[in-house]
Amino acid sequence: MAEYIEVERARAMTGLRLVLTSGVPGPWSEAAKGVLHVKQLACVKVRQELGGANRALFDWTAQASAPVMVWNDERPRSTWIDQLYLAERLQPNPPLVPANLEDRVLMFGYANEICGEHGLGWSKRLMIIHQGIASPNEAGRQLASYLAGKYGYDRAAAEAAPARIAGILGALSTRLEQQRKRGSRFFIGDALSALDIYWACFAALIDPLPDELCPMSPTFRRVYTDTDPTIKAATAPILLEHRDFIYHNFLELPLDF
Ligand SMILES: N[C@@H](CCC(=O)N[C@@H](CS)C(=O)NCC(=O)O)C(=O)O
Repeated sequence: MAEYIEVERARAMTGLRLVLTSGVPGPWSEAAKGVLHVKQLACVKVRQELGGANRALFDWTAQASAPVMVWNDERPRSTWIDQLYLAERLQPNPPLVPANLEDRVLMFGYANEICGEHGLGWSKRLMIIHQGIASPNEAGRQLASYLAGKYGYDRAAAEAAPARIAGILGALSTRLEQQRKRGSRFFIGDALSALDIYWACFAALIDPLPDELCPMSPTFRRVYTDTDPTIKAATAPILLEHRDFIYHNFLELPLDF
């Protein structure tokens, strides 16, 4: 089990601190860990509590979600794109942002479809909230209504989410097919980029890695695993092959959260 320190202690420290949701493989959190892992940047892990008030975190970073990356006394970075640029600055090698402008535009466009507002992670969360609100389990309902207030739930957006996710999966698999024809194993150009890491980590929201590699609670495994037929149909095998390739060659296994 990963070791976490509390926010109050982390705030008094210098160096690189990474606030993470403890106990679940949150896709944004896992992606931030993946970026640091590839760059061999050491950090102290700091606990955020899923669904908690996280007051000390709010006081420090002006928001209460995870992940947050904090370097010395610089402003806390609480979005994936700021976190990526901080990591690039602290350790430029290997670069995870392509040098070529066209490649960069492509990478950030696709990455936003995965990590940004109304992207894959966001849309799947709306679906989880939608199911959770109707849950027979009181704790499940409470967490869902907390997340609903925090992350812009509305019924119409939740109902549109499967088609939105399927569109994103379709674009990602088309991209991988094109790259395979060119002889590349990666989404962009011929090298690993942050996009490969984002996809590998957010794929957990469709089909989590098996328990021996990703030891999740049965409840979270059920909530993460896709059962929607539109999304299922769009989850081409090449997408999961790519997730496995990236995890086995570049990321930490088993996951430790
Ligand atoms: N702000 C991040 C996204 C972070 C995020 O949405 N985190 C959620 C993951 S579900 C979270 O911390 N949820 C737990 C909570 O709110 O208690 C970004 O834009 O990159």
